[in-house]
Amino acid sequence: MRINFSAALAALLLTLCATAAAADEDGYDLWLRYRPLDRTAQANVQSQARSIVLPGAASPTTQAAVAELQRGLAGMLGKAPAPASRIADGALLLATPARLPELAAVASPLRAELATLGNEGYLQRQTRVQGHNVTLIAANSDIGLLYGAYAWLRDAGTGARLEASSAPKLSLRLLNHWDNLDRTVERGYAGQSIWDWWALPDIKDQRYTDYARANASLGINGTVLNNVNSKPEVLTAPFIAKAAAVADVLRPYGIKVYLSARFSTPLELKETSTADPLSPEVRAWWQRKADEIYKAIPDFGGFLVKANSEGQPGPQDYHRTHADGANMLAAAVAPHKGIVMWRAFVYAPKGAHLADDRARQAYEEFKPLDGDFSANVLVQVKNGAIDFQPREPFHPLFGAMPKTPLMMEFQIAKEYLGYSTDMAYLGTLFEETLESDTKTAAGAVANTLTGMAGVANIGSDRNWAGSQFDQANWYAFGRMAWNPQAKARDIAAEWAALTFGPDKRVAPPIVDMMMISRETVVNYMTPLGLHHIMGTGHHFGPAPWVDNLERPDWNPVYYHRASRDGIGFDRTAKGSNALEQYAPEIARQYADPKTTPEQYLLWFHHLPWDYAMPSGRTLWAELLTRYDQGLADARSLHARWVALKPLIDARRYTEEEQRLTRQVNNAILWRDACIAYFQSVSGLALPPGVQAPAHPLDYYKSLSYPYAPGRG
Ligand code: GCW
Repeated sequence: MRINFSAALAALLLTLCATAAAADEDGYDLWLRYRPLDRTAQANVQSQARSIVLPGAASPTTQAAVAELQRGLAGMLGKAPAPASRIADGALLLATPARLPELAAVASPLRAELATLGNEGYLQRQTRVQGHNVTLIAANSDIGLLYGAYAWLRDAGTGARLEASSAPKLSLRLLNHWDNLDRTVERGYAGQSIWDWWALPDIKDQRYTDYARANASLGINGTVLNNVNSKPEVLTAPFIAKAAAVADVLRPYGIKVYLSARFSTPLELKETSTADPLSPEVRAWWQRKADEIYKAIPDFGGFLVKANSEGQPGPQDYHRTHADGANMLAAAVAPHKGIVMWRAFVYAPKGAHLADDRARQAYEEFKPLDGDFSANVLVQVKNGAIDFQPREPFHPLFGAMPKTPLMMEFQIAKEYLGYSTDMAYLGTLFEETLESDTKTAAGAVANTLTGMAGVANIGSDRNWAGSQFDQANWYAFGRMAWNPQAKARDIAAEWAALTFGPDKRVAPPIVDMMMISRETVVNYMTPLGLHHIMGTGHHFGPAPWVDNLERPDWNPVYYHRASRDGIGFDRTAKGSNALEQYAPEIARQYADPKTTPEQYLLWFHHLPWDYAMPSGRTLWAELLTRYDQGLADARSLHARWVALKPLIDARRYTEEEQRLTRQVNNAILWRDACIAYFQSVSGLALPPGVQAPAHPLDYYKSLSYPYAPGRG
């Protein structure tokens, strides 16, 4: 028998390659996996990086950039070039005007372009330098070079064309950790806090460096280490030393450390007799405290504050305003160039007169203060007026405080969207909110944004985010904080290629799944503008029937207002008139249910069950259709994933398959419980073809989840 050795060898190699491509991954590497490229891509990348050249002395930041390039090239090509000191053909050259004076020379064609890129931007160019053909990554600062290096690696990994140049559109791009000092995480679904406060400052986990790399690769430049429901201890000397140790690790990556401050800290530490922001004793205390922090962390970013909200102390306890409180802290950090991010997430304190619509309160408290805040205060506003719902119209404060810099706060952790079990790609949620301005002449959102904050979904789970697909939400947040006009689909495509490889049979179908995933969740949880009908406290699962909580505005019935006559919250002039807080064009459009986008219908209107929808169905029938659609799409997500099984490593495949199966069950639960409940209220029959819920309403009411995760 003759053996065709070359054919056998080829077959063997093919099998090996297929096995290698499908090798199990645990997700720790995030989107920085740097797996081997195919031959053509390798040749292309190699030709751009025969050597890595950095003129001038290395800094911790350029060291990080060069190390990342070497790591990436070693992974993608099998071997990394050593750093070289001489510019030669094929060099990957990292240069700032200070490092390569010819970039600063009047004759340099890049001089003008560099001048537009600010401190953090970068450009990439195939060009000639000192007589050699090079790939140039140029920036005005070392941090720009680091961002440029990550962008170049991203392009190399996805086969994208080099971006000519890029600079962040927002200056503050921050993660907010809701991490407690005992390592629990409020609304955290990815294990314990990554900050091991007990072991710090002596023990600095390698994870902190990998966290810095991942965030720098997206351009995130700040992180608030602790929960906005803060404790006084975080501002004591031992914790300042711990925060300083984290800051030391993050600094080379351009990431500043911030802390959430509890307003009554000096009083609770028994170092003052009051926390009144106008008391000289209190002001002096905060000034000393700021000085102490800056001694340990010279580039400390500043404070994030949740005040007079959900039981947190604040200036109103002393009959002072939010501006009085924020400005007092701002004065303490101003000499050090620090900032204060003061949150607008407030609603009436217990016992106080309740506004007739919780959605109105932040605007009512903050709008009159426009112009009263110090220059280094930003007001941080959640994307919507209620609370990180699967869908909310944008917060009316955007566009309403022209004299105050506003930061938009998104929640990357999916407190209300199925935790880290259900797939819900938030890129589409971010995009929908951020592009709101194109829909109004008042230019509501983008024009007022100066920063973006994302409540982190990061924990100590091996895969960081609780699930592989939740990594995409961290990724999308970072990319959109850099460029709020970026498109959710483009970002998903980038992430999918980096995370699962550029194979055209894999990444595009994954992107399609991601793009429908959040709408799927909206449909099976809160279609047509419904909101806040989740289980009490943990916010898992349906509980539209809850009506007995201590505050009316904690009850789902307060929000959906369903009764025999109809469903929805009337926020028009006939109702709470929350609409008057929006720009006139929007208020007019949304005042009429016929011109209100269907997705916000029941957010703004209370309508009869037989209201005629554009589909020709009654509102009742439309609601049922949406619940069915949500369930059908959840099933489709699962089926699409199963079809990808041969192309995805077994470990990540199985992890997600299990989650998608559970998501189908969650969708059934939501659909059936909501239909059972709304039917009990409307008294209407289910139209033919609509399947009755599997159980009677009382069954759903009896379910409880005392150990659901995520409580602080
Ligand atoms: O969404 C709610 C959460 C609280 C959170 C609060 C806030 C940190 O349920 O857990 O507290 O918002 O944003 O302050």
